[in-house]
Amino acid sequence: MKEKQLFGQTRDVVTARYALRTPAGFVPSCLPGWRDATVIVQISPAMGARFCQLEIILQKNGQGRGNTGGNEWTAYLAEGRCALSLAGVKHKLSAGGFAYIPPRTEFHFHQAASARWLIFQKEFEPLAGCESPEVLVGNAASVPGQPFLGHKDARLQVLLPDDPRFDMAVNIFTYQPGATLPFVETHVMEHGLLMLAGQGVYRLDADWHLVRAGDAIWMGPYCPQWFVAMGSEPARYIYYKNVNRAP
Ligand code: UGY
Ligand code: MN
Repeated sequence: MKEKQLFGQTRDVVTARYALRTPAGFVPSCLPGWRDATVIVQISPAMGARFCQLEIILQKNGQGRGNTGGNEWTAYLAEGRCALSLAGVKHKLSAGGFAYIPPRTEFHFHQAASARWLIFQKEFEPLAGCESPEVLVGNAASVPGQPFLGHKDARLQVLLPDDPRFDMAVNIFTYQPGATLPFVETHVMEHGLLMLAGQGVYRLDADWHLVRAGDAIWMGPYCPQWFVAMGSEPARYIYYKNVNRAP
């Protein structure tokens, strides 16, 4: 999705504390294990983040194969259909489908039909006395949205179990036009975010940015953040957060 703009202009901003990346500025990478795939490394440690956020568009017959090693992944299928074999067990996913893939798991993304994946990857931090999480597959359509801090126009879907085994959270936020994050948040946790629908204004640190579907945002620790949805349709984003571990 290329947006029309004047030569030499961009909405992209990369600072030491946050980044806004727009589709107009995306440049594909070649990743080992993936073929017939367009891979955009939207967020990575090269930027200062402690996780990666990848957007991967698999063409027909495109595939990705490997082992997660010391990392855990959450993969969300934003569009299309795709098969995902995890530790030899095949799952068929449609849009809204997601999978938590633990460390040291063999994965194979295959049989894609216009599959647009968003993948969050993080080094798993085990917790003494706690078992490691197992593979989990679901669809956002069957995860109920709850009013966020009592605000019915800002609803949150929590995709992964909220328990101490998990050190990664992945949530979907849906805002009616005019709805906002209730206050300017400042917290130790990081975020990686992809705008899935609609548009609005994101406050990042002391700056204000117009954002819309397709944009990716990194918020580093303690980056003040706030959002207001604008326009005639709801705005929706999916985001990553590190959780449940000592700082
Ligand atoms: O979970 C969160 O910290 C969330 N409320 N932050 C955000 O949407 N920027
Ligand atoms: Mn937050």
